Amino acid sequence: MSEIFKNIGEIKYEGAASKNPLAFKFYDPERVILGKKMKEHLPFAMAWWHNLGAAGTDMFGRDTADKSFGADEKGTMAHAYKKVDAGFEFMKKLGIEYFCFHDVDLVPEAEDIKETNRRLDEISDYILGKMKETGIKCLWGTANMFSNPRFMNGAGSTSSAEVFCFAAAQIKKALDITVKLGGKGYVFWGGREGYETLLNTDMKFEQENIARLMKMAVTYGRSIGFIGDFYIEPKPKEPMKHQYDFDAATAIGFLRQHGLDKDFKMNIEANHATLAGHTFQHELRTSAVNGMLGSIDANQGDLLLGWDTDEFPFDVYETTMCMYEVIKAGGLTGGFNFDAKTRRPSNTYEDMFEAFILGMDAFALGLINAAKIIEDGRIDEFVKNKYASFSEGIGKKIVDGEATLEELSAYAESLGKTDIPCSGKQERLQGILNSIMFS
Ligand code: XUL
Ligand code: CO
Repeated sequence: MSEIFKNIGEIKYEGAASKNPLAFKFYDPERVILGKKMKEHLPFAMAWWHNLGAAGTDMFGRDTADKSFGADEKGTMAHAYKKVDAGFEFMKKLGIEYFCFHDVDLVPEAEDIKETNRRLDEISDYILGKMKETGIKCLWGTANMFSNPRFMNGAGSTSSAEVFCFAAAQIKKALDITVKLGGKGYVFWGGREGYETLLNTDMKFEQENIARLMKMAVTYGRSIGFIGDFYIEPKPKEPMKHQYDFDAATAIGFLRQHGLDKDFKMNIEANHATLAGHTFQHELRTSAVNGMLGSIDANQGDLLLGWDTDEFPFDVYETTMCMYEVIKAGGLTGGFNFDAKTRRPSNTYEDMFEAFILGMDAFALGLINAAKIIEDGRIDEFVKNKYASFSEGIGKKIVDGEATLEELSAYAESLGKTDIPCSGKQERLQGILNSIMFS
């Protein structure tokens, strides 16, 4: 098999002073932080769709990048094979240990679903061979239930029972392939599970049908030996005006309502968090406090734009607070999937590598900083002390569930008046963060 990225060798760690654009400055896979190697803290994954598929087409213009990888024609099985070759060479050279895929990222979709499924069987045999050869693993799989026009009214939330069956068929096959490839997780991103207007929508029925589909997926997945986590990847909008899995809190409520919370966790995407009007950290914390922080789609949005730009992460404040949450939560069951694409004018093979180097370095810096924050202890100590009044006296009674409203009312009356609580010290804490990050 001939090399695709010919002038690019293995990407190595060279340290912060390196000026080599094709080297890691901060991601040093073997470096031990808080007792674990960097590569263990940061199980990175390549998103098949962006890295091997997205070639720069947007609403106003066609491809700027060549992602044929040497195939004569795109959208053929020959091209699908080339994408596998390119993907594995790419991951190997960067030291990325995982990949994530949609069914139709792997093969061109045929008119007849039986042929699409046959193609999936064929390509997954080839992928399996590459996995054995390289040791690269599958993080998660998913079914694309948003691109094909049949899903215009949704997949689980569609108004057509026939379309619902096609959604089921795609999930079944995507689960088969995920299990065949030993995937750790299976993702539901409800791109079309939402609505444009309630004038034509039965919200309750649609949500119940989504739950029915998810339950069938869990039953089937467990029956074929899938032991990993199912994930919901919340996103508030785009492509739909309103999506049912708006944010982590909404998705967690939905899962609990339908008894799916034991099988599902969250796959939190940074850019989806900001679209929902939350910080990335908020979505991670919400998932973590509910015991549902599973995996991360590692990217970054542009706050000046109202859509999902899927940029490679480079904001180190964001990756720092992300890693702080991840470490505090005891790590992820999944990993860090770069659901990110190079900007349209960054159209060379070299740009693909430099984008991943940027993202991996940004997360390595985030990890280094988060460990320093935890080791420094001032921020954690502050938060702990802030609630000290609940560790004794009347506060302790409240926490222990031993107080009544009447008793608390009588206590307040016995005091007559109270002081305002202690300062939140936000500016001091932000200063501490800066002094830790830039020392
Ligand atoms: C879309 C998105 C998807 C999911 C998988 O915004 O993030 O690519 O990650 O379907
Ligand atoms: Co995503």
